[in-house]
Amino acid sequence: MDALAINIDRLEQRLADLAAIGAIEGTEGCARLALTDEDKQGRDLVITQMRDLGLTVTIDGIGNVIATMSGQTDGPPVMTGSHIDTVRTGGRYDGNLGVLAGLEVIEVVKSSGLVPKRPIAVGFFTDEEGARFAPDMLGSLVYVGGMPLEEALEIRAIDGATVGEELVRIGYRGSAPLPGPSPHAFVELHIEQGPVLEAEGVTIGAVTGVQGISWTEVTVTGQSNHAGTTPMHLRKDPGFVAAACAQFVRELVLKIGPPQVGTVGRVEFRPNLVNVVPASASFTVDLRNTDEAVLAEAEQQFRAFLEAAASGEGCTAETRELARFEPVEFDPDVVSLVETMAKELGHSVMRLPSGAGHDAQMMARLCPTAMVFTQSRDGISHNPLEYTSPADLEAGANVLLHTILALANS
Ligand code: HGY
Ligand code: MN
Ligand code: MN
Repeated sequence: MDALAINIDRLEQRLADLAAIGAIEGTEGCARLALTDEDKQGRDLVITQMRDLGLTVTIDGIGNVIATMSGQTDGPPVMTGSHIDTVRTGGRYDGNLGVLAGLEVIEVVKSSGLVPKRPIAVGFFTDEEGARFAPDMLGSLVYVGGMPLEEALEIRAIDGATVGEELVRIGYRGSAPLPGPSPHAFVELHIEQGPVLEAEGVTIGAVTGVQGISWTEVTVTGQSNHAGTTPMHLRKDPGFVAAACAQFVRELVLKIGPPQVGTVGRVEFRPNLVNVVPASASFTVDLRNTDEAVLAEAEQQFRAFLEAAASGEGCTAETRELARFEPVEFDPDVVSLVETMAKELGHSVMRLPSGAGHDAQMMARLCPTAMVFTQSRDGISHNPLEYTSPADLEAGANVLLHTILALANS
């Protein structure tokens, strides 16, 4: 194993500099929802770093940014990357680590004077989180041709703006062609965002794939009424239906058992006042499983419950699919390569599927793809308390470095 190693101080400094944009007061976390001013500032910072490294930077029609270091040949690059948009209560490592470690990998290779056989690229994809504009992994989905650009530009945010409008507003409606060019291979470094590696006392995850994801927005409509004068038997209370659905989702996923998970993450009553039986209630249901058939069955059971609960309360219910991605298996050879590199670097390593969605699950449609996981303290993520130790960051970035080099020189 040649002596190349990443510079952890430089990587930590870049993570801190990026986290300072949209910093959440009093925490280590940051808020940079996709295509907001904070996202723009984060993009501007990372692109400056890419250009300072002399990389060729392209921006495509959905705002994906890719920076490439040339190799001895001109063929498709070995690519790494992730996302720099965050949820509203984000940590500083989710997505950001994969992008900045990719930049660090290129800086180490460039300053070593090594010229890899293949070009090496690092990118960040637009709106990976899907928290403002659904679905999640939107930029990488468009990159791989999973959604036409025109359709993506029309998507409306939870705050009303469209993707197209916001891209133009922040100056990131680029001209590079979509779908994007297929890399030779894609490897993403990401924090696990769950408790497994820490519980097992293992440093590196060689990620085998990503579980299936189902996001549904439900709107239940009833009859707004006076909270004091309306007898219970005359009510058409969508708030009650929403609460019953949240209870059902928990009971359903417990009945199915692991790895099935279910979350009601966003709830909005209208008019949302203490003395008014709501006119309507909208909420989201996030269901995930590594098994597609079980996930589809869970969706079916939820829909049946919703229909019965709504009609039983004299309400109507509408559903809108926000995201639906089947489980993805990563390339076995690249997964094995991650495992081998981790061992050669002296790190404990285990195979595991990803509970979270990632851009890598989209890139797997184009080229051999895998991911490298590092530990998340207490398994916490999508929370400013998110933390990964410098030693784990360094281990993950070095495994990424040597995996990328092995692929670039194969
Ligand atoms: O929702 C997810 O799994 C990812 O964080 N977008
Ligand atoms: Mn992420
Ligand atoms: Mn995330």
